Amino acid sequence: MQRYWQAANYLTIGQIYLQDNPLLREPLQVEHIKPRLLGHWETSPGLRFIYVHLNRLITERDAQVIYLAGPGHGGPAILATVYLEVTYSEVYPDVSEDFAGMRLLFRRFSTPGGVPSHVSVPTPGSIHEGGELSYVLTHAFGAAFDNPDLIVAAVVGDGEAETGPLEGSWKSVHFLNPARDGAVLPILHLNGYKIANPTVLGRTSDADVRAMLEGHGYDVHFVEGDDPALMHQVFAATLDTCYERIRDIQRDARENGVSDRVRWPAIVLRTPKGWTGPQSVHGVPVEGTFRAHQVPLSDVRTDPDQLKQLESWLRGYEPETVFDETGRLAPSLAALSPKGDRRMGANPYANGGTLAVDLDLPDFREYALPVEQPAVVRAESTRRLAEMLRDVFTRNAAQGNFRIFSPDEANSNRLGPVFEVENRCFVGRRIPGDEHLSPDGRVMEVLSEHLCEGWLEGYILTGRHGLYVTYEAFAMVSASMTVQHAKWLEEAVNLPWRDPIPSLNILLTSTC
Ligand SMILES: Cc1ncc(C[n+]2csc(CCOP(=O)(O)OP(=O)(O)O)c2C)c(N)n1
Repeated sequence: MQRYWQAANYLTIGQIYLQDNPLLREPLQVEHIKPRLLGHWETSPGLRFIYVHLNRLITERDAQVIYLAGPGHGGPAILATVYLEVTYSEVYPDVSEDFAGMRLLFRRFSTPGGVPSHVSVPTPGSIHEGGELSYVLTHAFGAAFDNPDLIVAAVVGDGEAETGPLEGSWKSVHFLNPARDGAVLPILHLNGYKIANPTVLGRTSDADVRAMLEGHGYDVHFVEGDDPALMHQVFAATLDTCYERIRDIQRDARENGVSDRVRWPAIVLRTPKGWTGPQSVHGVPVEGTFRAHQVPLSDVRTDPDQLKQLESWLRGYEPETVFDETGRLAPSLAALSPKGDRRMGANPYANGGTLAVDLDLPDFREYALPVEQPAVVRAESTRRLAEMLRDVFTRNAAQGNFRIFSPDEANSNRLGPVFEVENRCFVGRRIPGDEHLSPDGRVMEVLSEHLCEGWLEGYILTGRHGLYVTYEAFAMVSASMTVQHAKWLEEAVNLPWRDPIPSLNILLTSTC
C-alpha cells in the first residue's frame, strides 16, 4: 500500500509539473516542465492515503463505498487514483495505461481543453464538485439516504470545517436511519492550514475536537502522525474498527429496530500539509506549513536548484519500481485495486443516472381545481399540490425513492395533506405530542436551507427523486448551491458516460 501510495503521489506531481518525460527516463530539463504551474499539492497526499486505504477495505470486505473529497481542489490526487485503478482509461481510452497515456494525463491536467484542476464532473466516481467548499457532508448524507448498503466516505478539510454549512452538516446524523439508510464515514482531515492561515480545528486540542464531535453524536477516532509506516498501520486498524461499528449499528437496527440515539464513527486524521513533499525551499519551511498549499516549487522553470529539487522529489517515489517499463502500474500493485464496479471511480452510485428508477406519478390533471367562473373560487395552490405529493408518496412507497426536503416549512407551505400518509424524519428522542415524527419519515425538515438543498442534491446525484420546498426569500441562502449544481448539469450533458440524473425540483413560495 505504501508503494501504491507512492505511485499515486508521483502521478499527482507529474500532473502539476510535467508536460513531457513522464517517467523520468531522462534527466529532468526545463522543457519537460509545463509553462504554467497549477494545482494543489498540499491536501493531495492525505486524499490519496485515504483512497488507498479505502481500496483495501473494499477489497477485503467487498464493501460498497463511494468517496467524496471536500478539499476537492486536490483534483490531481483523485485523478491519480482513478487512473491507477484503470477506471480513467476505461472512460477515456486515449489516456491509456502506458507511457503515452500517462503523458496525456499530465498534459491534460488544468489545461485549456483539458480537465479542471478540481475534482469535477469529468472525474469518474465523483458526485461532488470540489470548488465551493462547504457541502461535502450534506452531499454525503443525501447519497446515503435510502441506500442501505452504501458507505459514503466524506473527507472534510479543516478549512472547510470553518464554513457555516459544514458546521451545520454534522447534525445530519440525526436524520440518518440505520435500518433504512446507508452510512456516512466523515474523515476530518486536520492538515492544520488553509491557503495562508492556520485552521481553527488544526490548532484545537484533541480533547476539544473530540468533545465537539461527540456533542454532535459521533464516536471519534484519532489517527495522527507523519511516519508513513506507522500511519498505515494505525489508519488501517481504525478503518476496520469504524467499518465494523457501522455494520454493527446497522445490523442491530435492522434486527431490533431503530433506537433513540446511535453514535456513528468519525475519523480525525492529523497529517502534515504537503506530506512527503519538499521540507523546505531555499531554507524556508514548506511541508507542514501553509506554504505547501498549491505548487511548492513554483520557480522550477527559472531556478535550477528548484528543478533539481523537483527531480529528486519525484525520483523519491521510485517511479522505476512502481511502474513497469511500458508505464503501467506494476502488477503486484495493480492487484491491490478493487475490481469492476467496486472501484470507487466506477461505482454506479456515483453515476446515479444508471440506477435511477422513474417515479410512478399520477396524472396531475386529476388534481386540477374546477374554476367555473373567474374570481369566485378561493383556494391554495400548494394544498392541491400536496394532495398530488401525498399520492406520489403512496405510489412509490415500495421503491422508496422520493423525499421532500424543507426548512421546517411543510406546514406553512400548506403541504399538510402529505402527512396523511408520510411522516417527518427524526432519528432521536421523540416525546408524546410530537406530530408525524418518525425515524422512517420521508419528509426531511431541518432548519437549514443548505442541508435541504445539499441532501436533495446528494439524493438525486445517486439516482433518486425529491423536492425542496422553501420561501423565495430564504432560498437565497442556498442559491449558490443551486448555481453550482446547474454548472454540474451543464457539464454533465457533454459526457456520454454520465447518465442523466433526476431533476432538481425547487418549490419557491411566498413570492408576489
Ligand atoms: C466557499 C469557499 N471559500 C473559499 C474558497 C477558497 N479556498 C480554496 S482552498 C481553501 C483552503 C481550504 O482549506 P482546507 O479545507 O483545510 O483544505 P486543505 O488544507 O486540505 O487544502 C480556500 C479558502 C473555496 N474554495 N470555497
